[in-house]
Amino acid sequence: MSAPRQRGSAARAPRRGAPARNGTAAESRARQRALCIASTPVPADLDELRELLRTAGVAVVGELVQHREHPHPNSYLGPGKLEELRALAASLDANVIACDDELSPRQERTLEGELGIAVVDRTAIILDIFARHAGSAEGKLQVELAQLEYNLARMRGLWTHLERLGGGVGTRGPGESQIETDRRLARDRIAALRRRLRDVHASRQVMRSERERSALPQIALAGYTNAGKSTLLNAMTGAEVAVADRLFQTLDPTTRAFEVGGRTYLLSDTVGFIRKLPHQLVDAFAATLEETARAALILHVVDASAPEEELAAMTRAVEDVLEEIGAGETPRLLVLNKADRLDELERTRAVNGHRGDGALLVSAATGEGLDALAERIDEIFTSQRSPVTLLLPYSEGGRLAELHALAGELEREDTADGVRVRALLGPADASRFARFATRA
Ligand SMILES: Nc1nc2c(ncn2[C@@H]2O[C@H](COP(=O)(O)OP(=O)(O)OP(=O)(O)O)[C@@H](O)[C@H]2O)c(=O)[nH]1
Ligand SMILES: [Mg+2]
Repeated sequence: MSAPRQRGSAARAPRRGAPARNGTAAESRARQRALCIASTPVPADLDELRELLRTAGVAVVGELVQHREHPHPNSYLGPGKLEELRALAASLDANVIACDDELSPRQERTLEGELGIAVVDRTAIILDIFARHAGSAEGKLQVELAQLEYNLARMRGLWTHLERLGGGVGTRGPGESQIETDRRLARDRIAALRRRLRDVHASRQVMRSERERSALPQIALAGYTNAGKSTLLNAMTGAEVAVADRLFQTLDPTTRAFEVGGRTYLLSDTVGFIRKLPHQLVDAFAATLEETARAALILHVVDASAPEEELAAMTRAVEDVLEEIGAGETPRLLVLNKADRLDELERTRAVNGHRGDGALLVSAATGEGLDALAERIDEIFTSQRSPVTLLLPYSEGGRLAELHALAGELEREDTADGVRVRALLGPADASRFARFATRA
């Protein structure tokens, strides 16, 4: 390895506070200029990598694809293609190579050694975006954990990273090599991060059990990044989660309530998914993703305006992650969003293509189809409800409000012993209220 390199710095935007002196030309010179590479047996589509780089603030100057069954084990591209890459990088004046796959440490080292310029892989770029977008304390801890785990496998730039944390000079044990020290520091920090995340998680659990006591049905939004999940949450609940046309805008979960037919439901928005989502992130965001895994219903939001093949690949990627986080069996409702971007023919196609799934076509932006969506959700839960008759003593007045939120309209009658109520309740709520059950 040559001089210590700073991990992830290649996917960093032009430094703020250092404005270009000579306008845009100087600014574009100052930017990182990436050349995208991929090795694939099928026709390559590097649009998503370009989008990731755009989100990370990196300019793309070109791409080079090698068609081969498997990437070269040592250098990702074969020797001939590597020569071609060297020439192309020079002619385009690229200063970073961005690879569409996660590189093995060896591939990354070889490429950098051969080309003499920085190489970043898809995982590092995604981690970098997460690091920029992390807002909450928990989000920041989760991202740092994922980055450290990624770095640990590579032992790059760890020194720089840990120096900031005060683990630098003087911590080296006698006779230990630098790399062992780095590893030890990284492991210590990883253990500390995991501990802190466990604490944050514990306090979140307290909040959650509050919510579960209220027993309102929990629904989670899930979907590919940029599908419009946050826009949909805002449109349905009046929340004000930030929305942007960039990848991984949302990292922190938000839960808000909405009402249909007088009944209240909770809707949660969380981090979006992507193809080849770094496993370090799935790991680190386990607590956040638990919101999704615990929901009674998942609204799988897709961007129906994406080309058909891409849409299928994105849908599969989301299903895979849901499976991985233990939500494989949770009931789903497919929501085809961005209907406003479709013409008549495309609308018919979208609906017909998913007729079997009972998918709904909506536009979170214009509000089209959102009433129908809310009603469908209500139907799904109502189909599991059955009528119960309860006698609530007057001392249990608070329960009436709770029943109201759960069941909407109540048939009630004041009697000498309390309020007699007839309501439709799901099985879990019915058993919670079982001690008040009375004959109809
Ligand atoms: N035309 C149109 N654009 C939409 C619609 N819904 C969302 N968008 C746009 O799509 C982009 C992404 O929306 P978000 O709501 O941030 O998407 P998200 O799924 O939360 O994305 P992440 O948080 O990054 O995972 C934004 O530019 C939205 O304005 C829609 O129904 N129609
Ligand atoms: Mg979002």
